[in-house]
Amino acid sequence: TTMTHRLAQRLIEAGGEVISGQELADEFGISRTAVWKHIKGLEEKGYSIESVRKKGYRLVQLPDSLEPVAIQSLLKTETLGKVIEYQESCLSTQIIAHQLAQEGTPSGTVVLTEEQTAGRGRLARKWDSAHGKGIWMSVILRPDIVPHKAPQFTLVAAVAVVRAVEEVTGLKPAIKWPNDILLDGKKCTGILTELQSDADGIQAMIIGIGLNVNQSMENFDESVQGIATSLKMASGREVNRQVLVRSILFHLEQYTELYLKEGFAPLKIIWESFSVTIGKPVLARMANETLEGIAEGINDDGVLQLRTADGRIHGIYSADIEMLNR
Ligand code: BTX
Repeated sequence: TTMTHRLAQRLIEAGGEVISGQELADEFGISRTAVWKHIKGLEEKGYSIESVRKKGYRLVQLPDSLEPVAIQSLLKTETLGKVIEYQESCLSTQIIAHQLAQEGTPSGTVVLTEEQTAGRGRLARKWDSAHGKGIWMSVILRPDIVPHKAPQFTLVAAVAVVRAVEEVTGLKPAIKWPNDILLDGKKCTGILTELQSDADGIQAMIIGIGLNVNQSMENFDESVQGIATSLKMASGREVNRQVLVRSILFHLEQYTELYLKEGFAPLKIIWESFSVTIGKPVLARMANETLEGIAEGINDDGVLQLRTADGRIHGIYSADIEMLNR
């Protein structure tokens, strides 16, 4: 199958040009019959390949899947996505990522799947992950930062996703602190950052990104139909998930580098420019109390600053935020 992969990669990189069977045979050191067999194999996987008589093969369309070869061929990153673990279906990409991280997988490893049967959100909530309709992805990073800075990466990832969605679809998503990305006031993305750390600090950070791409209303679980949306529902068009994954990985790498070089300050400015929370009255529901106030901004650690009616500023580390429409 690695030969099939290399062949697929070659056809993708040819950008729709015809390549002769002989050329492929010479390049890979196999017979023309073997080339033909691999082409058949790709067709079975959903690749649409045109055989041009006496000339060769031309890739017409990639399968609508997040297979590594489809992602990696045109990926413009240094480290993110150089290793991709792909499964057609899984419980949760977070579970796979935790295991890979423990086994020592390099920073930048990405886990992708078509479907999660036990996708998770924060606080043991569920994340609805319909087959082939979204991007269900976990990115493993091993940054040299102190553990209490890790929540900032949720914000860094949110900025990367917003940039990618804008670039690929032209839509203008907004961020609701800390981890929701909204379109038309409904949630299209959730981000979950988890850590593996020990006395020496962070061993691995696992950033889970769930992005609703091509769902229609009926593809969502009934329980979230009132609060969820997808890029397709917001734009009226199908969106290519492969292009989107590459764009997210590219921007995530760029912003991570910026963060490691200059700290959170420049990212805070970008984050605030995408935020719908800042300056607005909100209700912050925490584990043991609920506060109402104005979301003044985030501080340099990414902690939400909430001003209550008595004028006091509260630093909110973790909460569910409800926007109060007044
Ligand atoms: P969260 O706790 O902020 O949001 C979870 C809540 O969002 C749910 O309780 C539900 O109300 C709502 N919800 C569930 N599914 C969807 C959906 N598809 N679209 C919109 N709203 C929904 C957010 O947690 C973090 C989610 C991370 C998901 C990724 S997917 C890849 C990785 N693997 C994994 O298991 N989780 C992460």
